Amino acid sequence: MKFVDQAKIYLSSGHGGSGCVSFRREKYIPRGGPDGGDGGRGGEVILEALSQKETLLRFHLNQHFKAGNGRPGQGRRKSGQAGADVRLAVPPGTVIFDDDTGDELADLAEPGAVYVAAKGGRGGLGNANFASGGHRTPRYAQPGEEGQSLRVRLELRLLADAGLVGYPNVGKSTLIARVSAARPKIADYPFTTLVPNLGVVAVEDDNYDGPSFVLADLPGLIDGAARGAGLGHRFLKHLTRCAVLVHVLDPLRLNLERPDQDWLKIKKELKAFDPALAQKPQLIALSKMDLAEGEAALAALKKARPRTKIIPFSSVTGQGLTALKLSIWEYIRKNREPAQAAKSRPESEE
Ligand SMILES: Nc1nc2c(ncn2[C@@H]2O[C@H](COP(=O)(O)OP(=O)(O)OP(=O)(O)O)[C@@H](O)[C@H]2O)c(=O)[nH]1
Ligand SMILES: [Mg+2]
Repeated sequence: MKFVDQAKIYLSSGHGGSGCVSFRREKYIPRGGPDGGDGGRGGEVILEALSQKETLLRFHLNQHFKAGNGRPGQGRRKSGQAGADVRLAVPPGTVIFDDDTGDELADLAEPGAVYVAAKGGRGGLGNANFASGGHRTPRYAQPGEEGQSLRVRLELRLLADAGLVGYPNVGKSTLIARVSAARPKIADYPFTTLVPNLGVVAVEDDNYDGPSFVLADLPGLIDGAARGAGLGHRFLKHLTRCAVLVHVLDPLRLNLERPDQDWLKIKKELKAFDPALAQKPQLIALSKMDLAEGEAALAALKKARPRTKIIPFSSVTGQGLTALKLSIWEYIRKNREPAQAAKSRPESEE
């Protein structure tokens, strides 16, 4: 399926129905009072996060959505029917922005979260509401309130706990394929991965009842990615929810004189895209340790960054994968705890 992670859509809610002007007319009841009913409310446009949705593809096919108008009120105090609502399903992780002001309106991170993007207009009051001692024959009713129209931008930010970043061809997709059920394309050329892949990783090998986390494999980054070079920056927004970033370095690319060069450059790109990304905990994972170049690269890297945690691994032999998963999990666990503590706090009584 095509991976679509942004869309612009136009939403209008329904107008409220107008209130009715009517007077009771029955045999033997002269001069019946006002009995005009209220107009129905306009329908609203509601966005709802549903787990079955994975992309924003449907919004590339259709951009205009309008809820129904409320029906006018009728005699005998009969209220008009409410306009039909429009419910739009989006993937969990979708952030909604007002496209005119750029303001963030809602973040539908949790499945089931809903946001009323366009409120329906209120129905007008019928003349039955306006009878009073001094004025028994009100010949007016309220018009219905107008609906709202707005343009919103939807941006999907994947719900990943950890993200793999690095230059193309360093082995990111091979790694996610080895530690999860994800099956991205792997090949010996740059820019094999064109869209992000998600995989669920069991921290303890093959124990999916134990702790697990969601890992994202992103397209490779190159210099200038934050300014739009290559494919990279289009997808960097998917790192915003990650608790930890994993820099994958490749011994075949490593300059033994400046072993941390790739890492520093990628860090710079992340920072240029969004300073908050650069603040996230980051791990260095040195791939392809089954190759002859592995040990020398590791030694040089350790010497250059004595205080940085470096985890060597090979997706071919499986060496280092458990250590890598555990290190990633350490950060995620720490990050999840405050959120869970907040959730389990007893509700305050009101
Ligand atoms: N020897 C060895 N080769 C590996 C290892 N991991 C990946 N490779 C090879 O490296 C090449 C690139 O692997 P990918 O996983 O596609 O790299 P990527 O980082 O996802 O690349 P992009 O999607 O282009 O960013 C492939 O030929 C893989 O077979 C490893 O642990 N050992
Ligand atoms: Mg890849």
